[in-house]
Amino acid sequence: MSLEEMLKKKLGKEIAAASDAEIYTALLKITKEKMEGMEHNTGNRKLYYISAEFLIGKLLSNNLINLGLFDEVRDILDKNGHNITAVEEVEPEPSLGNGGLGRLAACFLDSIATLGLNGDGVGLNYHDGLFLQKFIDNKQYEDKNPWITDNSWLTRTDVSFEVPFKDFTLKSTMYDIDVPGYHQSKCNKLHLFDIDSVDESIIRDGINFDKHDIGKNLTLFLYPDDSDEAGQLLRIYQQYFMVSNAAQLIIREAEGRGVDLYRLHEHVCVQINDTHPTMVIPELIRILTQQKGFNMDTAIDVVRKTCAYTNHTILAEALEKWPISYLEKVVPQLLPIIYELDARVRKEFSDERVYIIDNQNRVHMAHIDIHFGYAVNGVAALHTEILKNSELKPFYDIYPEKFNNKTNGITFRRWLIHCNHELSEYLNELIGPEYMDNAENLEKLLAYKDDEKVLKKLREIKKDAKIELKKYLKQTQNIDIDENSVFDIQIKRLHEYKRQQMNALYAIYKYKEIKKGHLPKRPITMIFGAKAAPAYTIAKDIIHLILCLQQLVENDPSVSPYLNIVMVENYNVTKAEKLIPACDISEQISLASKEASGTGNMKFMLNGAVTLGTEDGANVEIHELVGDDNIYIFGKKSEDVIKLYETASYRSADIYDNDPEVEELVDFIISKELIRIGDPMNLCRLYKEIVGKDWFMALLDVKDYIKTKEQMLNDYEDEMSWSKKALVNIAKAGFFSSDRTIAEYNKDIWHL
Ligand code: DL6
Repeated sequence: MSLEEMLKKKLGKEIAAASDAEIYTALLKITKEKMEGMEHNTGNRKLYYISAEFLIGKLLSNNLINLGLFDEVRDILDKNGHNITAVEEVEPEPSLGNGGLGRLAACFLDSIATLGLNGDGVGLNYHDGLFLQKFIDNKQYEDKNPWITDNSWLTRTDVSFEVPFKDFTLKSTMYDIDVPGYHQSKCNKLHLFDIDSVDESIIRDGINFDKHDIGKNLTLFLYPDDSDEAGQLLRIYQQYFMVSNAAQLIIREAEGRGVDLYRLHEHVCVQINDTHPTMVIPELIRILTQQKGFNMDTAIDVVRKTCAYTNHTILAEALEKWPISYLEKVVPQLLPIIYELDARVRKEFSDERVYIIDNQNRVHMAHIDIHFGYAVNGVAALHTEILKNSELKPFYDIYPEKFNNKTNGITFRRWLIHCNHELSEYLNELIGPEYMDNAENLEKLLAYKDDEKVLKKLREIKKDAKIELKKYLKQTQNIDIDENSVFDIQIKRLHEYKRQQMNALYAIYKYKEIKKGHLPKRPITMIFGAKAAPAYTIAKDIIHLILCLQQLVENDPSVSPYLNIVMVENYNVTKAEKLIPACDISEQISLASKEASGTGNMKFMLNGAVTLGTEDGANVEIHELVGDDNIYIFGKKSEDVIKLYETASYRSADIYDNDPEVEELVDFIISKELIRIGDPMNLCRLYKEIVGKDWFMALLDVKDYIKTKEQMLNDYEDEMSWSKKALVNIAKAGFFSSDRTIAEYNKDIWHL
């Protein structure tokens, strides 16, 4: 039966007579059936990629692309008076991640399947995911974000495990999402565990709920507020539920394959994505010793050869340390194992910095991973060097052979073919489709770097994407933007180290310049998109500042023709897919040494934006690839920043007091213009934070940042030379394909 006939049959009516919602559901069912009929990848060793987040985004188009059906479906819909983009709009975005870490996990699943490797994801099925962000009175409010509908990509399986907690046991249900590779005949799975008793009706006033009622709240939210003890306990419940299910699944599948558990490591590999799944190590040891007759030495040895750990941050507060007393309340069965692991470490090493349990009775999760796993990797070259030479140096001194770098990557299926169809079609025309299978082929584009026709076409494609974004923002937020302006975009989690506050200081600078009559050559559209963690006060104050600036500029007719500030509400994968193709200037301005890698930087580059960035994370590698002429680098280097922290010698107040230009910008936060619009409490708190602390050193780099951005805006006016920069960025992006990253993981760590 042809695809068109199948669609008609599923709909029970003519395609032309069906609604977009009906077509979406019918396509979902057809695609799911196709994937259910595909075999799973096989291999001697199977990977379990355990992660608290899988930010998978909408799946319809991506699955159709990977199954090779996208063009056919688009044409059938066109022929019948429908548009695939409108059909895509119907799909709710699964809210299963927060930022780069979760999106990376999703890109990895795509690449693992595309390389035909035997590997599944394991995580949790959060019903309301990360919160839905709303702006009210220029402030962020959090609401629940339900995404599971009757017809979704989830398939309930009959796999179920008993998960023992101190005071009760919970029975799990495993849901699966199929993961097809690009043009592959086999599939992998994302397993999401859940409990049947979750009760969404306990959520009140936004995202509040009774944190103690674990039987009802366990899988409601990703990263529930942990500013109190109940919140932290809930996170431990979630983590243990995730890893206990993972461990039981691993053992059951291994036994099902006839694996001798004493050789588990030869057949199974567990990748621990950040520290959230760390308890899988003591849990596997517990199962092997208590249920499978292993002695402790052998169990530790087998588990050590099975588990590998990826570190995604050097921020101390993000490296989890759970108080023993909390673990005691939730999972006392793990404590004898954790004590045993700590005792072994203490016996072997005298340096207390590598102990598992510190002198405040806290368990350092990353330390378990490093001692009792066989590989530790950072996510960009600079990040891995910082881990080896400072953050994790005592461990690197002990286990140099375990440390390795795996620079992050992105799947080109979603971040080029799907989100920028026009660009990918043009690339096909110019250099042939080989880059889709091997991204390094994008370099063929360099042959056109002086070809005016090609450079003009790239500019036209960018303009079309800007027009698309303009329509989308008008429709969704009733915001007007000018496609002839420069689009300067910063989209990522809101965190002080990412320095959205420094970008806001630039907005203040530009506003003041325009007021003084120094008009830019071309209007500038500054776009922000970011969610702040609900309990992160200063991050929310920064959002407030940006929204107040947006209102100030919008209502000032002497400024608004030249500057537009836009904060996109509820930034997510769907919005990123619209924003990234339209971007001219990609803001990657974290304090050097603090951004482990970044992956947005790679997505922007692939879509022909030029980076404005510090020498941080993967920006360093982008710089090396594109060369000085095709990136704008500013700010202090990571060595200098690390020294400033070591010597505790940074004082933002000194800069503020001695530099009138900086003082003028910072003072504007509490100016009468802004206080009139905003909330004095939030603005004053932010002002004090920047003058009195500025932990991530925005004032250190702000002047260099402004100067470099001004240079960029100037250079943008030379259309051909700018377009050439865009071309070089696209051509050099091949290295950042997640297919390359996954091939490296497989070669160096997984050996699947
Ligand atoms: O590795 C994926 C992603 C990196 O690209 C980002 O640079 C990094 O911030 C992020 N890490 C996290 C973990 N916690 N924190 N902070 O989200 O991982």
